[in-house]
Amino acid sequence: APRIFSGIQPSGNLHLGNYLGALKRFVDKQNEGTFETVYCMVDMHAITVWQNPADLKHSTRELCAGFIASGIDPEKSILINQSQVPEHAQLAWVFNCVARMGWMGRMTQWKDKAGKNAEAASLGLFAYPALMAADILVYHATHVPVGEDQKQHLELTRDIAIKFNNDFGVDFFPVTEPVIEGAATRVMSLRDGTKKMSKSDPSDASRINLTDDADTIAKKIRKAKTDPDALPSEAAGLAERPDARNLVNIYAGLSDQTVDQALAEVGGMQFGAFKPKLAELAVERLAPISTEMSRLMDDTAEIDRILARGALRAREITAPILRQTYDIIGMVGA
Ligand code: AQP
Repeated sequence: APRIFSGIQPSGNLHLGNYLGALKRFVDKQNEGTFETVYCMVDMHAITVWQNPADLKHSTRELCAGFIASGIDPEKSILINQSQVPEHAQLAWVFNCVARMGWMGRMTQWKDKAGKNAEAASLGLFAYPALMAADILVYHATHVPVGEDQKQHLELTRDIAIKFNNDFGVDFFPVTEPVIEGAATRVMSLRDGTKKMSKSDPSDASRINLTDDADTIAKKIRKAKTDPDALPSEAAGLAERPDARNLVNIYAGLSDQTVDQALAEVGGMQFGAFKPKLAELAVERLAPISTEMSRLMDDTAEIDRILARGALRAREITAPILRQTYDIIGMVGA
């Protein structure tokens, strides 16, 4: 079967953007049955910026709980923590030697995160996309469901696969397809519809966390930034209204509709009426996830067992692919 790989960083504050842009779609792909699915907590990506060690362990387990509470079945999908499958890092080194500095320097996420003080950023933050390419290609994954923000990194993954194949005259690594689909591939901040909803936004009111309780979710939606106009009846009417568009996208994403379908239902409504409706839907969809996450977190030993078993299953795939890679590039003993 064609294989899917995707991951999320355990850097705290798992949010509605991660849910609609990633988790929910991971579950759909798992249940579709067309693909073998591998999902990963990418702890080695998280440490490209300093993480408190105790918090990292907590966030990794909580993210695992989030995957399972959202509907990832560790029997159907391979569910892993990146550092427990060492072939990711081993292949990343090979890709560090394939990728070019110039490619990395052009990544917008690098430019955003390193900011003006690139000299002080970690080498890992710069090399991040090579590790991401290794995460994907060490499974020979062909499809990667992600949010819109990851598109550029996936193009780089394709460039690395193509260059490796050319450099060594092989047809070994697949050229991966990004899967960016649905109404909410780019969920924006509730405080600013032009900014991505993000884990690292200092304002907690900017995002809905998967750990928020029903009251908090409702309150954040009530306070979300909007404009004074009623909702239009077609998606085109949202073009110049980023905050309104964001809330409609969220509504469509949570109710499994296209934006036009959602607007056929809610077009013409004022925000005074639409916001409570959206809050009700969000609570209905997210509160069970939050409840299940905290139940799972009561038994972290079980989470650790799931991750250990996932790593064993993963290595049955990754160890042979790494060995073949080493053989192709001329390493003795492979
Ligand atoms: N706002 C979003 N809308 C839709 N999808 C999103 N994703 C992230 N934010 C949004 C998708 O979630 C997956 C995992 O993301 P990640 O945690 O690995 O990376 P990230 O992009 O660094 O997440 P954040 O929240 O944006 O973290 P910070 O604040 O640290 O930059 C990916 O598929 C991503 O597309």
